Amino acid sequence: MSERTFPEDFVWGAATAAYQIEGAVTEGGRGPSIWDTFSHTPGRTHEGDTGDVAVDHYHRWREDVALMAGLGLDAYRFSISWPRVQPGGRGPLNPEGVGFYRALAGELAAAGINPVVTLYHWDLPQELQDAGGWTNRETAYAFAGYARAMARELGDLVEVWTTLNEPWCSAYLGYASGVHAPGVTDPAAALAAAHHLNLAHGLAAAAIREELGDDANVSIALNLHVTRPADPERAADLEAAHEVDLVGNHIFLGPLLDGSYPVELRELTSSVTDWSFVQEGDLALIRQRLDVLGVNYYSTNYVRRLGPGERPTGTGGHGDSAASPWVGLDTVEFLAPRGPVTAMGWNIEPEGLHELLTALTIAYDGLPLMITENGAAFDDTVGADGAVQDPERQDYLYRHIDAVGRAIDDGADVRGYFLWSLLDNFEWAYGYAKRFGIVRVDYATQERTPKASARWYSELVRSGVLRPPA
Ligand code: GBH
Repeated sequence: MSERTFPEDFVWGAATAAYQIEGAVTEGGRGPSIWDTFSHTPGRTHEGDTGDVAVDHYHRWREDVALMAGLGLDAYRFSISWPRVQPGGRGPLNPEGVGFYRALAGELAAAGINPVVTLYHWDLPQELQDAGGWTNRETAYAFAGYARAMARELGDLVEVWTTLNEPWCSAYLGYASGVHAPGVTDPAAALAAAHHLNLAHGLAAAAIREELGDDANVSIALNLHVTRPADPERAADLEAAHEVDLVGNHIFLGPLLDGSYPVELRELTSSVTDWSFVQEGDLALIRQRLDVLGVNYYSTNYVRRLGPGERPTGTGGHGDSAASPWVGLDTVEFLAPRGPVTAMGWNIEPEGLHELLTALTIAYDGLPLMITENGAAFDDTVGADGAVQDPERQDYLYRHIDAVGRAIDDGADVRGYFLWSLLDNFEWAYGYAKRFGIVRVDYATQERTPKASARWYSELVRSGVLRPPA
């Protein structure tokens, strides 16, 4: 690997999400979300950490925009906190909340940074959860109402509308393994949630285009799973990997891009649900034109088929929860990673990203793609002078961005790359223990310090030339 030049118009950015950075959860008329409730429930997050303060972005946003301008970013992907702009999830908007995002988007534009908005990065208004959350079909309609309102309020400032971030996590981690809010462990509920999230996306896409015109750019960010058989010679393992592809990927790709749920997926989960939550006409509503597909990529999975009576040997991939997020896959074992891993314990495999991008390009005939998240948590070294060295993160980024470049060489239409994350932040159930930022945050003082990786990334962003870290 050596130098590689990216296309002139390739978009270089960084990403964050509202609950992970904003704090100020009771300020400015914001209503409670499921993550407030969840993080304040004892035992749900690492050391009881919450997003109450997070990195105080709600008060420090000007400083953070200046930081991004200093790095030379082309674009910034952030999420709107639904309960900040519409506290009850339906009904009246909160002008102060809307004003916050208008000011942020305006400041970004003034700094030459394109705002890329995610409408839902997991912080559902608690009132909607009290009515069933994503298991209730009505939540999809409420989401479309919220999306329409945002298109109206921010349409002049926003170029790309990403409806949902990783509906896989919302459905399976929220309702099957329960390691994310709302912390439910009910496989049937997880599948209903997945469908209602798909429906929410479709209804929102249509609402945004009704508001802003048919050419409005709509996207969704998926965490697609690259899954490999433990033994590529063993048919049963290949089959297991295929099943993960169905439950993890095609439950979203199917309705979004092919207009149907795969028959095999329905069969695989038939003992869990009869899929009666899919109503006539839903599939047509879900399949709206996708202008660009957002790809969030971190790692790969290795799986094997368990024999009769065999029990899984490890929790590989299932986190700390006893319940599996993998609905319908009781005979699939997720293996512990073998090679190098990040601080999350996720294996490092840049080739998976190249594979994923080229496979999507073939399957969906040149569909425009955007890396909406890629990055890694590592334990950084803070020197006596305060300088932060993170060579492992630099190496991770270098090798993954190179994989993106190779995918482009092989014909993938990849439009941009958003690094996760701009800042160290609240890493959901892991609280503040895991740091993904290229900018370090001292949580005691909220002081921001760009890490070595930030300087390296900035050089790439400015030159468009990928060079190995020094
Ligand atoms: C993203 O999710 C989020 O969008 C972002 O908010 C977050 O901070 C960032 O990545 C870093 O975590 O153990 O079987 O449940 C990450 C998606 C999905 C990646 C679950 C790891 C583990 C599979 N994650 N996956 S399992």
